[in-house]
Formats: sequence, structure tokens, C-alpha cells
Amino acid sequence: MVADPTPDDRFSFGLWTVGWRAADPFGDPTRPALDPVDTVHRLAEIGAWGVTFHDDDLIPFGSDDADRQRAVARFRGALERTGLVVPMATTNLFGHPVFRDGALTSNDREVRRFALRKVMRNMDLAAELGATTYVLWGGREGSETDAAKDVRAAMDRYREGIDTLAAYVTEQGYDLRLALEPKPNEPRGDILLPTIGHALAFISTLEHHEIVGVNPEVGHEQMAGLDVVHGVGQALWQDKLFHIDLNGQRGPRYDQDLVFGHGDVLSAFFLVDLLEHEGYTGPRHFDFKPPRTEDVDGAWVAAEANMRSYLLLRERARAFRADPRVREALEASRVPELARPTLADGETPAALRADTTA
Ligand code: GLT
Ligand code: MN
Ligand code: MN
Repeated sequence: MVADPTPDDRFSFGLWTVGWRAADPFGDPTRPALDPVDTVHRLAEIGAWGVTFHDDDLIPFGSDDADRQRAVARFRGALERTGLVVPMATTNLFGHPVFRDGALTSNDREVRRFALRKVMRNMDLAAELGATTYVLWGGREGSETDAAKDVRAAMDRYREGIDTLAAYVTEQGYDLRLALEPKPNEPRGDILLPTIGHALAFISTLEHHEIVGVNPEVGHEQMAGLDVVHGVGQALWQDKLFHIDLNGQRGPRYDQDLVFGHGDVLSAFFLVDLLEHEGYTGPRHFDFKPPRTEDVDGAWVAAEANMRSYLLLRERARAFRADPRVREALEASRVPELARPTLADGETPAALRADTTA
């Protein structure tokens, strides 16, 4: 039996995950809305450490100031009672019809200005609640037809938007880092910054690149047919893995947001091995959708399954690393040899060119 999850495991869930009402493009919701306060209590009971939210998950779009304050006070009370933390927050820049052509890269300048203010307002709340990561998923930053988006101008605006938000964080003295979440498609036909690699390249062009990293999601890389372990490995190598969304996906198709470990279990194993072995200390955040066929109780069983998958895989990753037969096999495959530089200390390209021993 694997141990039960505890706050030391740093497991976190978005309000929008267990709270997903299971409406899809073809059907109506199958579950009732959850009260964020009840969600916080239930998360604490099942051994989670943190809760995350979009502005609109907590404070419905268009709420007046009194309703906003009431919602925040209730949420804060639940955090205090349970000891749950808010490691990350994000913005809904995709739900309201004004965002139909994107937010930071909408062709409509008014929408871009509104979107920046919407993010900043929720950054204030994120900082107030002690979050240290602010996620930006480019939900509708993209297009269905290449004629409708000037990609070079869109990248200029994306850079301007992210740099403006990073400057805001610095100006306000917030202890927040920004994490861009790549996704190749859905809800748009094509989304800008579709993969970890695109996002890392974009970040290197930013004025405030030091406080901007990535929030990769397992299923989003797999939707593009990519190896998420390679992508996350490169993000770690560049010190840019600021956060991670764990879930499951069965290859290139719509975004399934399955329970972590479902879909490609071998990839999930090697991802856990990478995170644990490389000493990633950030949140283990589950961005999953409980199956539409489940009722509310079933949704919570699915939530627990994410943590159990992680803990089982962590146990197996540790056993894998400790097994002398594995060490022997790695040696036989010369895996450790790759850590040795190809050139000798001080060797010049010409000296390598002249050395015919290899
Ligand atoms: C949405 C998306 C997720 C993002 C969330 C953050 S919202 O559910 O599919 O992958 O992480 O905006
Ligand atoms: Mn997803
Ligand atoms: Mn996600």
C-alpha cells in the first residue's frame, strides 16, 4: 500500500478541475457548481496542500465590489481554517465573448488593454493571498485562418503584454513569477506558443525574462505528439520550470485532461522520475477533468486518483533508481558517459579535428 498524500507532497488543484461542471461542446453540464469554500475543505481532507484559481472561478465576471469582497473573505476564511495555501493563480482570458479573438494578442486594441487590466487586478489578489506563481495560458491567442492574424505583430503584442505584466509585478514589489502555459490547439484552431519549445524561445526575447518561465501541461505536449519528458527536461535545464500541470492524454486528439497516469503511463513514470530525481521543488499541480459520467462524489474519487498515481509512480521511480540491475543497465548503455564533455579541458576545435583516435 502506498502512503496517503500529505501537504509535504505539495499537491495542488485548480478550483476549475474538481469544480468542472462537465459541459462540453455537445452537451450540457452533468454536475452542479461547487462552492469554492466547500472545495477548499474537501481538498484539505483528501491531503492536498494547495488550491489555485482563475479570477472568475472565485469572483463571477461582472461582480460588484461588495460581492467581490464577500467572495474573497469567505475563501480566505476557508484557507485559514484548513491551512491550505494558494501557490498559484491565473486569469480567465477566454470565457467572455470579448476574448473571442484572444486577449493579449486580440486584433482589437481595446480588448488587449482590458485584458491587461483584468490580469493585473487578479495579480493583486494573487499576491495578497500569498501566491508566488502567476500562470498565463494563451487560451484564445491564435486563429483559425492564417489570414486573420499577422503572426509577427501578434508576437510583438504578446511580448509587450508579458513584459508589461512582469513590469507591473516588479513595480508593485510582488513576489510573483510568471509561467506561460503552452498548448497547440483548442479552443482555437492554432494557438500561439503551442509547445514548451516555442515558449522558451519567446521568453528569451523578453526584457523581463528572468521572472518568466513555463507551466507545461502533460496532455498539451502529448496533443502535439511530443515527448513531455523531453520538453520538461529542457525547461529544467534552462531553469524555467516554474510550475507544472499534471494530467493524462491519449495521444493527438482533443484536450482530454485525464487523471494523471492515465493515457501514457510509461511517460508519466519517467516524468515523475525526472521531477523527483532532478529535485524539482515546485507544486505538483493537477489540471484534470473528472469524467463527465461521474457525479460529485465520483469527481472527488477521481481527484484522489491523481495523487495516488503520483505517489505510486514516485515509489516506483525510487525503486528504479535504487535497483542495482537498473544501475548496471544504465552503465551498459553508457547513460552516465553523456555527462562527460565531448572535448577535453582546453582542447581546441583544431586539436579535435586532428585527433583521429575516435
Ligand atoms: C483551462 C486550460 C488549462 C489551463 C487553465 C489555466 S484553464 O482549463 O485547459 O490547461 O491550465 O488557465
Ligand atoms: Mn489541458
Ligand atoms: Mn493546464
